Amino acid sequence: MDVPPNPPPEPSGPHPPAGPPPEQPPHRGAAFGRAPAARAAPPRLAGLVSRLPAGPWRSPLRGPWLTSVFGLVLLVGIPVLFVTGLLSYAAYNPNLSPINDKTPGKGLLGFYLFAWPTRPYWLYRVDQGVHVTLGIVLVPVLLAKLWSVVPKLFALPPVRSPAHALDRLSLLLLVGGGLFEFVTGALNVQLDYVFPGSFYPLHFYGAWVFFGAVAAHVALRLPRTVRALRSRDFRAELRTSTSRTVPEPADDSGLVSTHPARPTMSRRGALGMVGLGSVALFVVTAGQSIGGPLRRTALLAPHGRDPGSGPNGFPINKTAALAHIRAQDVGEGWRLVVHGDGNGRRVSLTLADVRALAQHGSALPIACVEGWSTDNQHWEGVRLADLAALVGHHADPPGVFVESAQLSGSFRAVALRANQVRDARSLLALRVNGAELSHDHGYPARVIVPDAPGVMNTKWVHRLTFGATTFGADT
Ligand SMILES: Nc1nc2c(c(=O)[nH]1)N[C@H]1C(S)=C(S)[C@@H](COP(=O)(O)O)O[C@H]1N2
Ligand SMILES: [Mo]
Repeated sequence: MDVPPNPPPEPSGPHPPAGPPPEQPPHRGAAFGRAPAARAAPPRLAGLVSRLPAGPWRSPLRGPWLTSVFGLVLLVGIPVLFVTGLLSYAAYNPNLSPINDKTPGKGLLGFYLFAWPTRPYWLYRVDQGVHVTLGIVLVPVLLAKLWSVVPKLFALPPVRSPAHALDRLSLLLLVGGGLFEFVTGALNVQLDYVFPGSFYPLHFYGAWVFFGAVAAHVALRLPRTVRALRSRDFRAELRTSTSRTVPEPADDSGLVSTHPARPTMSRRGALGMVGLGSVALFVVTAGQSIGGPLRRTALLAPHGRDPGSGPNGFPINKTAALAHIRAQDVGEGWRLVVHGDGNGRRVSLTLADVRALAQHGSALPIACVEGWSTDNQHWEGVRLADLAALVGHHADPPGVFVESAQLSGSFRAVALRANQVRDARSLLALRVNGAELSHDHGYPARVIVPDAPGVMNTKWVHRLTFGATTFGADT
């Protein structure tokens, strides 16, 4: 073999650009100037190598460019999921009591928590709608990204060096964390809190692990991703048909097949398929958060796609029957018991008594943690601040512990912060949209608070304890 006058450019992989045609496997021995005996072998060796199993990952579409396109979408989407999720957690929680705070030992990771405001009243609705809708819409992209890197996940040998071991570990956290977050989130939405009490810590800690792995992954791969994105023209790719689709140039990324099969789909087709999947999921999901007539399009919505009509015609999370509300709990014998806690004051009111208190209105949505929400409903009832005054908390009322006539279940009680009690729009509602509350919407009385997760709008309320210290520190 001739020695070139200048050293050749560094080969970028098993198929250097000026090297042998791809059908011929690289002739390694020659490059190192082996003995003549070794040189005699190549033709047979070549035959042998080409008959080696081609491996399971033969799609000609796999390569750094395609992986980077999916990666870029996730790079934009995942931080939005992370931030909306953390905000949602701040809204639900925390620092209230063991009742709402499902992650008592959150410690360091809770550094950012703050008293969620009551305005703008739609903030939680938008935040959680974006979180759930985006999470669902990104599922096809996540799966496509995993598909595109699957040869690397099963690469052998599994560990080549300590640095490689670290890289593999971060990939494990990345892939495992990603699947975990998407699966727990989707299950919680679809199966109605399948992890009673444990979903929040699981999803919360999982989010930190996943996001940490994403950050490390981005830091390690960003330069390569930028290079890969620049290596092909996106628009030209969208004009390339299946028959003109060729593999990306071989490189050391481990993504490009060394024995690519014939293309059965163009990159345009692959991107289109994933994009259509996301659009389809958006179409059957978003209506549950946008509301109005679009609610009927929310085929994936677990609740109230068709909640009926009339004043109480909006979605119901848990019906009175599911909550085991008995007629006698909310009938003639129903009493609203209001405690002043530390001050020993206590009043017991009949429904007529509650109706006789000053009635106020407020237009507020119900926005569930599951992502669905309602348009503004017009609620009427007694201000929580007025009820606090009944038991001696006149100026600056404290937080309140709310209990339902429901005997068991995660949402039978809730702790509300002082800022929620003080907001003039926070009511113990008796009526909605001009009619009495229906049995399923919490008759005879329910809480409605601006900018709060639906779980805080306790139905079938029968006891309020203002300034309760037994459930934790008030803020
Ligand atoms: N007592 C009680 N109140 C409850 C619940 C419950 O299960 N029990 N579910 C909560 C949840 S999760 C939501 S989203 C809202 C839904 O209110 P709606 O069914 O009137 O739409 O009620 C909340 N109030
Ligand atoms: Mo909810």
